[in-house]
Amino acid sequence: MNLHDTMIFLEKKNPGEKEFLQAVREVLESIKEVYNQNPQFEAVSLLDRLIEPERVIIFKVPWQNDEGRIIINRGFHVEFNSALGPYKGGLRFHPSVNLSILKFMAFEQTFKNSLTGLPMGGGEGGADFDPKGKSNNEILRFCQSFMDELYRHIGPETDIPAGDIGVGSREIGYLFGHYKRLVNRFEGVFTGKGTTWGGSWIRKEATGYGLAYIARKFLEEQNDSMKGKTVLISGAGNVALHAAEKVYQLGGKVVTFSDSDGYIYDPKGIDLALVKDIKEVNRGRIKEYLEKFPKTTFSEKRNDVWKHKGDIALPCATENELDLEAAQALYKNGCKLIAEGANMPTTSDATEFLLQQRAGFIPGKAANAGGVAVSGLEMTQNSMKLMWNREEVDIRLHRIMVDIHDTCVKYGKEKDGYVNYVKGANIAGFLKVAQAMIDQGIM
Ligand code: NDP
Ligand code: 2IT
Repeated sequence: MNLHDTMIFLEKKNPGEKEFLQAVREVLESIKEVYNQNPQFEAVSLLDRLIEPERVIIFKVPWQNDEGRIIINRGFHVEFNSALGPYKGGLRFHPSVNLSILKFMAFEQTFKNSLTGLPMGGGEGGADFDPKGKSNNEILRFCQSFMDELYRHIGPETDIPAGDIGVGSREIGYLFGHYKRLVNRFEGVFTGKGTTWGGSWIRKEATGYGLAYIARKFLEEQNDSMKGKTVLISGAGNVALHAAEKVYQLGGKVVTFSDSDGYIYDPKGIDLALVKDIKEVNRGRIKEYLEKFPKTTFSEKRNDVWKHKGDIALPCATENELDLEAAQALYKNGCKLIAEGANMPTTSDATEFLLQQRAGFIPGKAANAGGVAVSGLEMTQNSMKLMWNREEVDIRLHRIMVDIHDTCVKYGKEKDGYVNYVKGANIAGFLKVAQAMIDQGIM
């Protein structure tokens, strides 16, 4: 592999897709040694095959708002790689959604899903729709129109979406309900479903819990624990809130949360029940926390969240939210571990800096794999037409996160003993996908 030439080729073919190019470059950097040492990969043009999505669908989503005006959004669905199983990944509804973002997500998902050890390929979809400020009826009409096209492309053995930014249990319910009307079948086409209609226990909590489990395992390797640790968290959505819940259960303390308006900071620890009430129950803004605790610090500079002192940093909002300056501040303040709850929240130069400093850093495709892992368990339960209890799912989730940790160590441990989790996750994820692609002929 000639990384430079490959990236030039890729940029020409996918002009302006900066997030996609960023994600591909990071994976290729990690695997280039293994790739070049094994000529059987190049002999079958594996690299060219790996970086091209199997299918991309772009579609119009017309819907009517409460005033009766017709609004047009753009829907996307990226089916990246099906070597290990049916396409599996989230759906994102956010005004920033574009093809580059969904291709980066679907590409990453391919390796993440490989790491879980479950039979899932990589996919991702969504729309440039902004759920913020929309009424329930508007969300419903949008979801139904989105599904009017998407249902043709998905199915329990083909492509199984789940939630991501802007898509939670309400949206999954509306999407699933409309799918069922269109195809006249009650089947496991989504994960993250309600637990009374085919969903798995712990799916809602899984990404955040899994993140805390892998962080705890990292600490245990150093004869340390979560007890008494100060944790910086960004975001205040599904991943952030459940990561915080598990951090508190394990004896840590969360001192920050953020949303796109800014962040809150309280060195004594943030009242999680109140944040959940504001964000989960009332779909409000993080600064409303000050109405009850007026002495809490609020700042509109949401990326300054990383300038505070913390033992652990869990970026759980969105891509490229933790830049070089933030990474330098965390490192200077003695942060022991940065584990990515979001997908690609750390910029390339910040990642490079952290790896150079030999800092504790676990990339998203390992650290946030708990969500899709429990999605995989939901698919298993749907296939068997039975339901495991909470404890059973939690035990399996925990085991998967520990296995992912150990896999990263196996493939990422360097000569001086430093574990490069980025390299470990990328190599381990890649090897399985690559072998499956070779086994299946030309794909
Ligand atoms: P939610 O929609 O529940 O929460 C997202 C949070 O991040 C909100 O606080 C939101 O603030 C903030 N945020 C999102 N986008 C932006 C943006 N462009 N600029 C500023 N703030 C932003 O999403 P999730 O918690 O599900 O997802 C968070 C991250 O975790 C994403 O990167 C997602 O891909 C990743 N992830 C999610 C999984 C899951 O199971 N849900 C699994 C694995 C990874 P605001 O409300 O102001 O928009
Ligand atoms: O990024 C992710 O792993 C997700 N949004 C969850 C995907 C899933 O299928 O559960």
